[in-house]
Amino acid sequence: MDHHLDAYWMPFTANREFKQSPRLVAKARDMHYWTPEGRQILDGTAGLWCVNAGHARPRIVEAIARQAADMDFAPPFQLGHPLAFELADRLQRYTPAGLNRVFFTNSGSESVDTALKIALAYHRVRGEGQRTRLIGRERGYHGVNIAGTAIGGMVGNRKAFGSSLSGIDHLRHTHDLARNAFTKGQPAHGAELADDLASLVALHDASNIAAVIVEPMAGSTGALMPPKGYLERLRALCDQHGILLIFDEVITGFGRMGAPFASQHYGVTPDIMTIAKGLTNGCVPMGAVCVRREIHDAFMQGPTTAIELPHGYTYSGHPLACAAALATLDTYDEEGLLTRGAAMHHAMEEAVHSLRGLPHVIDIRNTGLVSAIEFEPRPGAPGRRAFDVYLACWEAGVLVRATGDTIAISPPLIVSAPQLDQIATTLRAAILKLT
Ligand code: PXG
Repeated sequence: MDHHLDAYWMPFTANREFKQSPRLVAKARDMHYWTPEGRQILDGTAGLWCVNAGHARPRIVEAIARQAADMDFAPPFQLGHPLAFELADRLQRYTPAGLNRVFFTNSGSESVDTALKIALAYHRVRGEGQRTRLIGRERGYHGVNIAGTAIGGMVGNRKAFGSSLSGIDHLRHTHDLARNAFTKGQPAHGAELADDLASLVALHDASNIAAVIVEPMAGSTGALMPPKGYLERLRALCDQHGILLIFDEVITGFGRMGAPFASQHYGVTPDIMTIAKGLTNGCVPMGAVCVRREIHDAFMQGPTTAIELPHGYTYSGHPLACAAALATLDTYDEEGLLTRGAAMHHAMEEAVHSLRGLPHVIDIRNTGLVSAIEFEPRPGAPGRRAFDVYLACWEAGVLVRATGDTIAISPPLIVSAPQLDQIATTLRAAILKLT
């Protein structure tokens, strides 16, 4: 083993296995990575669902370099800089109708914690401070901070960390292979699972519930599309009971589903939306929380000298991140990338559903430029089949993502139809090698 690798404790990685046989990338451009030895890898995952415009796009690179030279940092508390205001103003042109107040963070995890804190404080400033319960969903992923861990629903991410937070409930997840396997787009069955929220209202009383947070499409757990009618039902129940609906669009935001945001694709608008990843094309860490104006305005009362929301980060609205985000939005606009997923939907669908019938494949699902292939777990070794496919694809020059027994594909939105075919062909060969 190379001991130079010892000091770095890698995130979400089997450190010992990795360091025995490291996989490194050293260069990236458009649709590709290159290893330090110069082997080309097609990026089937947009990095980690974030490099939506493709790698090292010149306009973004130049904007970051220019900003680093002009002004590297500005304190965000009680002081501002023009780009943060410009970016917030620009973002509200893309966000779902009414979500036009923007709070900046540095990651998806921070966005989730920020959104939950805003929800709690919002009820309190309106005199409903007893609304403290927060509701997530099984198999949900909302980052790794304490609140995100508690409200998330992937057991492997939760079990090591104690009870984290109290006052949290979970809706059941919507994955139902018996009824929905091999669905193209939205599954037909499962809208009634949203009624879990009604059960929790019956249990706790709505007056105690602050917010429910879901990913419109559950990404990290393996790309679970919402059943038809499910999000609409959640919206209606939240309206009925004064509960805030938070959509975590960290993965689905910025064109992944074929519209700028999943809420536009599905026609359901939340009260609060968390974003990150594609906001800066993954170049500089940045997240944001977008809220309905009325939520923001509820805080703007009392003495004007009071700090209305005692919350924020040293790097909220960092100048380099703002410069990267503005250049990213320019790139998305110029190339029509935020709706390109809709045009590429069928090419993606055909590519992945061509794998139906291969050994061990128990489900294939897709929308826009995201898809997933699920394998029957190998007895006694859950997750290994997907990981074996991931490794075989890596050896064959294609990066995909393994999560549980699912392979997720989420390429940069500039992907071509032949590149989607290359991903499918590589996956086919890898799946045929499975034991
Ligand atoms: N919410 C959602 C919906 C996410 O997908 C986060 C919050 C947290 O974001 P940060 O920036 O704090 O990591 C995420 C992150 C995967 C994978 O392979 C997905 C994420 C992160 C790492 C891997 O599916 N999503």
